[in-house]
Amino acid sequence: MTQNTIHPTRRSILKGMTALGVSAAMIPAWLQQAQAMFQDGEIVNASHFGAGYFKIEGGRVVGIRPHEADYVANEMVESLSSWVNAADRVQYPMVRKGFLENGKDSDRTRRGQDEYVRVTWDEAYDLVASELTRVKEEHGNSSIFGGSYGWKTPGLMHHSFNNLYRLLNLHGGFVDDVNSYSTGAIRVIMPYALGGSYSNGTAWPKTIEKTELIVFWGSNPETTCRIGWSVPDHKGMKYLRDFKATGKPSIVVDPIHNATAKLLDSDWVAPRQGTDVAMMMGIAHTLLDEGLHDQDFLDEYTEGFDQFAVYLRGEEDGVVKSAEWASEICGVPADKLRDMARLMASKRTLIQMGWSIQRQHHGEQGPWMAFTLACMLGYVGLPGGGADFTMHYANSGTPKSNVPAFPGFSAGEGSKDMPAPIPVSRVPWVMGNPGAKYDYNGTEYTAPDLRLVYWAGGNPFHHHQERNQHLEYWHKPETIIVNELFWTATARHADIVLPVSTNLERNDMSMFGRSNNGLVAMKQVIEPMYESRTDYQIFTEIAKRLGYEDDYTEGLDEMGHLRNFYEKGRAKAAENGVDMPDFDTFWNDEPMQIFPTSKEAEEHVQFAKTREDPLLNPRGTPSGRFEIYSRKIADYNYDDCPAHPTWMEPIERLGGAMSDRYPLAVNSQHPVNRLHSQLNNTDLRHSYEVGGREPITMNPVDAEARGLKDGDIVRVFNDRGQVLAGLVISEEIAPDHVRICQGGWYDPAEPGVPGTLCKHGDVNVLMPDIGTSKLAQGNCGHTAQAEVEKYESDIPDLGIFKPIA
Ligand SMILES: Nc1nc2c(c(=O)[nH]1)N[C@H]1C(S)=C(S)[C@@H](COP(=O)(O)OP(=O)(O)OC[C@H]3O[C@@H](n4cnc5c(=O)[nH]c(N)nc54)[C@H](O)[C@@H]3O)O[C@H]1N2
Ligand SMILES: Nc1nc2c(c(=O)[nH]1)N[C@H]1C(S)=C(S)[C@@H](COP(=O)(O)OP(=O)(O)OC[C@H]3O[C@@H](n4cnc5c(=O)[nH]c(N)nc54)[C@H](O)[C@@H]3O)O[C@H]1N2
Ligand SMILES: [Mo]
Repeated sequence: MTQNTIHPTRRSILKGMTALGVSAAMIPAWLQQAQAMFQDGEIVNASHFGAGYFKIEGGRVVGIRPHEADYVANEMVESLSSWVNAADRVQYPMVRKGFLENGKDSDRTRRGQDEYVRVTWDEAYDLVASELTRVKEEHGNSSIFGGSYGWKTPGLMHHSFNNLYRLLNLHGGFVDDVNSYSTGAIRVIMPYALGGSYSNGTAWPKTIEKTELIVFWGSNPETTCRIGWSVPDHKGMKYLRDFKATGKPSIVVDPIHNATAKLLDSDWVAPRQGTDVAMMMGIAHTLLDEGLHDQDFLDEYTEGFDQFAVYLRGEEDGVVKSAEWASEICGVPADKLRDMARLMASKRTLIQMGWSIQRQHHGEQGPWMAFTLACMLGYVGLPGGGADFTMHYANSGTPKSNVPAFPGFSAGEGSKDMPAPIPVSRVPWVMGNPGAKYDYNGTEYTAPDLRLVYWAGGNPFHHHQERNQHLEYWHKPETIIVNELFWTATARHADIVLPVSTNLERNDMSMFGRSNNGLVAMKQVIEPMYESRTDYQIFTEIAKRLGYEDDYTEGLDEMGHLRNFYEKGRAKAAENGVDMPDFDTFWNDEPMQIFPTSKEAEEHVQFAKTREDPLLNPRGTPSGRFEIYSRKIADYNYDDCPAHPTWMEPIERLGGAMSDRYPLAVNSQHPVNRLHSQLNNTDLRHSYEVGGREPITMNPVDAEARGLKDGDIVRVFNDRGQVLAGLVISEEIAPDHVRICQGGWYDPAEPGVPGTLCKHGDVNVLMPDIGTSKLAQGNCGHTAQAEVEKYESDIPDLGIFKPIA
């Protein structure tokens, strides 16, 4: 009954696999059935879950077969037929009743409660155009927020935020956001340490060849590589299997015995959530204490290890960061920490770090400390060693092709007069606090006064933390417009909701594979359902009313743009020695193009050049070396982000603050069978939900202490809110932790009322709305304590996943 038991293992596709150099694997039963079902008259389309052949009958999608170019396909791609046909598609343009009647003077606390009124498309376009004009005239463009963060469907053409940005740029500008929910802290801190980006890690084939030990630290690629930002070929998952085949050892450090640990049969080490920095300190201290650290590497390539060593030895604060000290905090026995230190020093070790640890209070410290540990081990810049921060993400580590990314729909020129973009996890706070000051990465900013919010391609009522607080901030802007496929919680809290066609109802194309490994056509499979239109059509009509239609479309329609992108991309491919067919041949006959990879890309080793010659290839830091101590950060004088990796108590944690009142750490792992909130409204839901609720996983010890049984509907609560969830009892989670995956749809018992019970299990009701620190202001979606009890009242019916007519 746990989420992971339905995780597919070693699924690959026979057809065409030999050609791709993959050994034939067993065809899973679900795929055999799909293949037996249909072969002819299929149309190629693709998504975040993979490419596939779509079968239509009577104008409806009736089946999907994963593409043979997919190395390790999964069932999410198949669920698109249930997705496109979901009962809760937005069918018509809809306007919140209070907004239709009173416009900017409406009672905004009624968002989430008011009924919606169907309007014609013409009325909807006129209303949006007049609101954009009104806000611009009354308050200026700096009152229009268009950041629109989220995981919109892939595609070069129907790139929903570029479609939106182009309109808003033509309109005179808008306030954007910066950074991401994914990499909020790591993206800001690591350039200080590395003098460059943390991404562009070593190619998987080199790692497999040379590594002697991989430590997956808060990392679960077997789950998180199931999707892609563009269309995945799942090659990273193949490499994970190749690594397993070598029989080399791995350790998984995670409070959950995750899917990767299961696949690789790894040594499972479970620290208390939120204590990894202390755990790493204990290992680092052991290395120093036992002389196992690589002093030569530290001398030659790093800056500031001496200051850090003072901290490790406790020479200033009197606290020795020994294995015993660390063990008290992280709960892993001191002997185990010492064993890990000795093992890691004796083998060429790759610390492969996921991103959960930096989505926590003081989340800057985890990746900086992991890199410091890697420097102490001395393998940085060697294949199979060092630290990697991306392999777990969407099949990174797949060697790059020779072809640069194709151009896509352009956002156009931004206005230079706009306020600075808002660090994305601070957006709701900024909405609620116009004029307030905030720090970000060394500079102080003032929150703009946002009056109009436009979202196309994201779901803030899933992705943001502290839902009840969020709801109050959301009352502040006068006008909220959302383009959506479904009645998500965000759509249900908007004033104007415009129905968008899915990628099955429009023509597009996308890069294929993590590293431009191909190009795949995304051909229209069915007619647009109901009155839905593409974001492009919607913004074209709005642009027409505002007088920018020609600039918006450049006189091209959907296919005209696609042809244009293709021909430009094809010319670049040719410059790089890759011949591609003309557009019509691609579109009609060869909709999947696979690009070659160079030997150089296969052999890429991160930081190898610096290691070979640090003088010729210095880092982009002030010292030219990897910085374990950063003078720049010291100069910011932030009380929550010191100048070298430091263990700092988070606002709450297991064994620390709040754990006496709320003894369970809440883990919000990314879900196996969803992409955040996407696909929660499909039939796949029935494979993991419990009593119609989002599952909560708990260790048997904790269930017994609370008198709970498998399948119980429970109430999960803390000072920030309360949700219902369906109990799964499992030893795959360490005691004192519970997991509710991120992305379960928010379903308030009393819509619009802060503090109300979420009937379904949105974990972000429980998580705090704070920045990681003044430096990065990343989100803290993995920092929270809560308590769980049996829900004794009548179980309420769900309000979500249903049409709003
Ligand atoms: N507690 C906690 N919170 C988290 C996280 C966590 O680990 N813990 N993770 C965070 C992370 S890393 C991320 S990236 C975010 C993800 O947050 P989001 O990206 O906002 O989440 P999605 O569910 O992917 O939402 C995408 C929305 O876009 C809509 N959409 C898809 N295609 C189109 C299109 O073509 N046009 C339009 N107009 N809409 C479209 C979908 O229907 C869906 O509602 O969540 C963050 N929140
Ligand atoms: N199937 C699927 N794949 C996805 C996504 C999805 O929604 N579904 N989302 C995609 C996106 S946008 C992103 S950003 C990435 C996210 O990638 P990550 O941020 O790496 O993914 P998470 O699942 O949040 O966390 C990885 C692991 O860290 C563990 N963990 C949590 N807290 C701690 C801790 O305090 N210490 C330790 N040691 N471990 C901890 C979790 O239990 C989990 O197993 O995934 C991407 N891939
Ligand atoms: Mo993400």
